[in-house]
Amino acid sequence: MNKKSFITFSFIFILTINGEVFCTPPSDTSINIIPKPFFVELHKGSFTLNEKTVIIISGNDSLLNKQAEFLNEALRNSIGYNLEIETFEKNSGNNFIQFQIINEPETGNEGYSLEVKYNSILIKAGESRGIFYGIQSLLQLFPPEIFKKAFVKNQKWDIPCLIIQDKPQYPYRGMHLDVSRHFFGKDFIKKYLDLLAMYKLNYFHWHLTDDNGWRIEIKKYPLLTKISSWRVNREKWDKWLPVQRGEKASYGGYYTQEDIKEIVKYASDRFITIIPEIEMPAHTSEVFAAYPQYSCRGETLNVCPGSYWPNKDIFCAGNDSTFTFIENILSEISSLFPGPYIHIGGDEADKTLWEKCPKCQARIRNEGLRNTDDLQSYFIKRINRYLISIHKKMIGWDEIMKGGLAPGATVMCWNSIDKGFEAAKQDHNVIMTPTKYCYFDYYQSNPEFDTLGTGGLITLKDIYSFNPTPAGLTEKESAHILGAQANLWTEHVNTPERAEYMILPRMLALSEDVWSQPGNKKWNDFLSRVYEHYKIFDAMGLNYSRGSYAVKINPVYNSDAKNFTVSLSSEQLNPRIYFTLNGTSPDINSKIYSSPFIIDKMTIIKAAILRDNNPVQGISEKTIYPGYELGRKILYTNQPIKKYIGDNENNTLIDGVRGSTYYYDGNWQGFLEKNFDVFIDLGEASPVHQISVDFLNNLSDWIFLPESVNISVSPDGIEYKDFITKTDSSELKSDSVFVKTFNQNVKDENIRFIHIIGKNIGTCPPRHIGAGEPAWIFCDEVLIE
Ligand code: TNX
Repeated sequence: MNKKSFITFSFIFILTINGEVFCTPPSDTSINIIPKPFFVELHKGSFTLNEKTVIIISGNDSLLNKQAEFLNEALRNSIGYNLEIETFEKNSGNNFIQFQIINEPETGNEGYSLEVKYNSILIKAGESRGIFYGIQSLLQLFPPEIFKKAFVKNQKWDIPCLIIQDKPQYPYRGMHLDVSRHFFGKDFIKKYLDLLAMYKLNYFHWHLTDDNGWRIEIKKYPLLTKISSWRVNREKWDKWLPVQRGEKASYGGYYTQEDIKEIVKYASDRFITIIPEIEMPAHTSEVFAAYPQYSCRGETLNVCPGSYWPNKDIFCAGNDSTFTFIENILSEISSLFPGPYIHIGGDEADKTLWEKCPKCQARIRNEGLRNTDDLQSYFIKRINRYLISIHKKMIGWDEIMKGGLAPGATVMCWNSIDKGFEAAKQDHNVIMTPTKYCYFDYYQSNPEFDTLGTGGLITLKDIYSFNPTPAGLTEKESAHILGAQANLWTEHVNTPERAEYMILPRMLALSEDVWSQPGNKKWNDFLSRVYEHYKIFDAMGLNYSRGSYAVKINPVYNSDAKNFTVSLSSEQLNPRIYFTLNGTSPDINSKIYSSPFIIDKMTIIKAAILRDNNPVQGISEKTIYPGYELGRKILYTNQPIKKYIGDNENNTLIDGVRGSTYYYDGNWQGFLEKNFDVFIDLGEASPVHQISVDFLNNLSDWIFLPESVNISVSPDGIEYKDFITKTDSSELKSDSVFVKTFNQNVKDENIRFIHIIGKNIGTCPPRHIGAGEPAWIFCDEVLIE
């Protein structure tokens, strides 16, 4: 590091130590690096890569030589030539890229500096992983075509002169991939690792086992791959049908130990540590397809073709041989994965069988435990002792906190950020991966226009707003927050293309959450850089989502004027939103939204952002009904569940806005196990011709139509006239997602009170994945005409 940049580097780091980064914002508008570097200063002029450019490594350093080879490998296909590698002593060229290891404590073990001048590029770091990150930044400075796998003709490879000084915010920056629900081959895993490296992520959490398939060869237990890796092939993720007689287990796959070694090396060449996850004590039914003796019931099971709802079968905690079995597996795992951590799952353990199992009950008595929560803690602590004895550190999902944490265990928080807060307070290390921000199996856009996701919605902007360190921790406790990761569960992700789509571009937002300084994160600036990365994805032939182009239609009811003010929004920068009010699809001849407008009669609003006259992310649609007896009083016999009271709370059912097929859209109210049961008071007796009520059907999210709908009307609240509609039994079983309108002609001149009951089926029916568990009923919009 020359003196000038050394001074700048130290200066900036001192500023951050004192709090906010308040260096003047660099003029870096043409620098599109993601994650945003710590400091960027753009200079005049540019460097041009050409056939004479040489890579210079300082001294005969084999680690740096490896980095030089890596850069060559990354450039070779698109530029069409190989750069000579020379040592510092020999250097003769005057157009060069130089790597240099320096002794500079401020850069940390992952930081680097990158200086581009008109005839030279210098990357300096304390360790070769810093050089590697410098190379990742360097690649992103070239035109996006540099990422093409084939020769790019007539392309000038210019990059701007600049200085970058960079280092990460968190030491743990991870991505997870579930290869149990669907299997992903070796080549895709390498591609996934390449993407992690490109965005400076350094941990790959590999979810190798679950109810739907065991994916790693264990020499001592060959049946795990012979039997437990294979399940019945269902085209769709079929959640509620068990295996039928005669169905063959034809879907699956696993990694041999040779594959694992190859991938571990591939990852380590990219400075990525792999964390293997072996689930226990639950999410293990696939094991019992091969080794039933280690479960409480001892029954031979089929590997589940679907469902993520925890299977009740669980490792028997009363049996010592269960622990020997697991320890033998972990012993092989530990010799395959050189990283410090092994993840033991620990999530969603249904302990019903432990309650009944004589051996588990005996263990509870003999060990002086109070209950099955204590038994889970005993189980995890016993495995923890084993892991410590083989010099590995344990990670578990936040359920491992139940009954007391095992010493030294790192907690991976998925249920909530609060769990991480609690664990950090207890002096345990924490990796944040809350469902609210980090579940990349969730939708990234309005589900009506998105490919199938798991229930919730996490947009690009949502993930960008994530701060892994919760407020209220002391400095010492905050140091326990190692970082964050996003998870890709694959119940609904059955191909590599879909996996790419689910993580891109959301992973880019995650990378800034964990790498960049909070003060350097600006949404508009990020989005403008993401646009450039779409070009990189195109060059690489990657599949990605444009979910953040979805349009939101936001109606607000004005009760005095009995009309709506409607605004249209999107996560895009200055979006050009086309819309119609007559039910037709918007095109380039439609109106362009500029400011909120008034709607005073029943209207179907349709809106979209267009490219080449086609909607980029579907056409959003909302039907609103001003003046349909809105704003009346509703009395609930059973309250909706708090999470699903809708945006307009007690007015949601009569706010004049109909729910879509998406239960999270702010229009629906959800009731669990109990009936939908409300009274509406119109204030005075009035003529009513028709009443309609909408209910949602979405079996895979445990939302069922009412068995019957009873609409009763009364002039005085004493005498009621009943209208009962029974739901068609075929509709009750339908697994498609739809809204059913129950329409009732009333034709009465004198009605004040309306009583509506939608009868909840109570519990999920047999053969449904949640059989016996409480069922949901979702209602929105009661239209009274
Ligand atoms: C919960 S997160 C699970 C997974 C599912 C996921 C679906 C966790 C520890 N368990 O088994 O795949 O939800 O979003």
